[in-house]
Amino acid sequence: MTRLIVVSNRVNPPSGEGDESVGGLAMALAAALREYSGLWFGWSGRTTPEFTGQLNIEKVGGVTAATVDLEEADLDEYYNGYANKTLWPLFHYRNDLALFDRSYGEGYRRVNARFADTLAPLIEPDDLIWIHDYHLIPLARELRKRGIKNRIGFFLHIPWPAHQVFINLPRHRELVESMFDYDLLGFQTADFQHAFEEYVVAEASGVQPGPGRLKAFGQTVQTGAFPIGIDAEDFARLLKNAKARRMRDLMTACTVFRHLIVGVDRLDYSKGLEERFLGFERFLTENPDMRREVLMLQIAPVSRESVEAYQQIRERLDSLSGRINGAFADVDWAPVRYVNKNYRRDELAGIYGAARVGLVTPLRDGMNLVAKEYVASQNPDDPGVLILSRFAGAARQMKDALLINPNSAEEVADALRRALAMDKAERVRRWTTLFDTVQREDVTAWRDAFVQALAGVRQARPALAS
Ligand code: GDG
Repeated sequence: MTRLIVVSNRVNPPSGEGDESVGGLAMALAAALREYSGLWFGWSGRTTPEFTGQLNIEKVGGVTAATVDLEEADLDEYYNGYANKTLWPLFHYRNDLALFDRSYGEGYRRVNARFADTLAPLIEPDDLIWIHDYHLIPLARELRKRGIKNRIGFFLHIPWPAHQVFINLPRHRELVESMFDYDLLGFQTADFQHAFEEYVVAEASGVQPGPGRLKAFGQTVQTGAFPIGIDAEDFARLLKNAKARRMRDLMTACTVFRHLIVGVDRLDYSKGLEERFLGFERFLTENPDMRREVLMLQIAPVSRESVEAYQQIRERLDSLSGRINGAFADVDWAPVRYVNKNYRRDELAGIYGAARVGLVTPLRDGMNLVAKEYVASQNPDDPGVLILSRFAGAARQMKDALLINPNSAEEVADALRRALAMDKAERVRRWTTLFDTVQREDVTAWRDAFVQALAGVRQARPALAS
């Protein structure tokens, strides 16, 4: 039987049923691995003074996890450096924050080569290999150099930027050339897929022999859009558990006579948190009659704290939330509740369920799962309203949300007003179509579509000479 090997930077399988600490994606990958009796390979999350390639193999919740420790310099250059200071900002259109440093590029190549050295001996001839995200773009090339001929697919969780943005990356052509060692390249949306194809046609004389086929650098790859979803079934289960119900009741109790507006995001500059706060401030300014009727809860667990741009955005948000509360709060009410804590998934489900508005306003986002989680958590008889940035990949599928430009405080304020005034019939109508999409195009559908497309790639390619 074909085995599936999943490779991602971090490996975090859930420890079993009822483990609500890991995200939906980890749950879905773990389920796929159990089905295909596969292997999950990546970084252990630990450092070692000197890289040895020693594998830690564990069976966690029915999934075999094979991890490797990395050196401190690997983390600085590959993870914090090239992945999070170069590719992440650039792919999210923040060229102003992107740092280009030769040592980052070298660290990135070195870690991908180290992953390939460690993984290659574990691969059997019929295995399907599925590599995830921007940390590991050149991994197929490194595996091919080591004689691996298996079908290898890549899925990019973040946006693929427009041609003129992407070419800000030094050695952009080399990175794209390495992607032609994959058999299948998956993007979140057709827009990102087309942006990639456009680059290849313009910069590498690529040709498109048929739909979803792209030829350049002497190789042909298949490309496709595979919008990721949430584990809708698991979310329905979560909503019924005691922790979720308790949290929902608690939030309802703290917002008596008020509407809760909720945002949940990693504290990241791509998520448009400052713009969201400014939009909310404008709403309060323009609607004095509605001021005491709302409470905005923003959950934003800190992430990538060692990267300076993340420290800066944290400071700006601290000050902005303080400013808004200072200007509008009263003895018994403050408009913004801004929390940097991490919550369990079931608690989050309860919070979403109590919120009349889900405010999801990233400036750029590959997909955005929070938008889908919010919809999945609503009471069908009295659902809330989703306000969604048109720059999230999710906007392509979720057209019945109130779609807005997150850079415009006016649009955010107007959408809040509209959402809060929306009658129940319209809320139910919009939510019904959104929920249908969230359920149908869920994480299992995503995973199966990708794995089937990969398994169906016409033939494995010859290995490269090293
Ligand atoms: C990348 C792409 C793409 C948030 N706070 C807590 C918590 N979360 C969970 C949410 C959600 C997940 O984190 C965030 O997913 P997003 O999709 O919104 O964003 P990224 O982390 O940037 O993910 C994105 C995604 O990959 C998948 O392809 O959609 O575009 O950027 O599930 O619920 N989870 C818990 N506690 C928290 O406090 N447990």
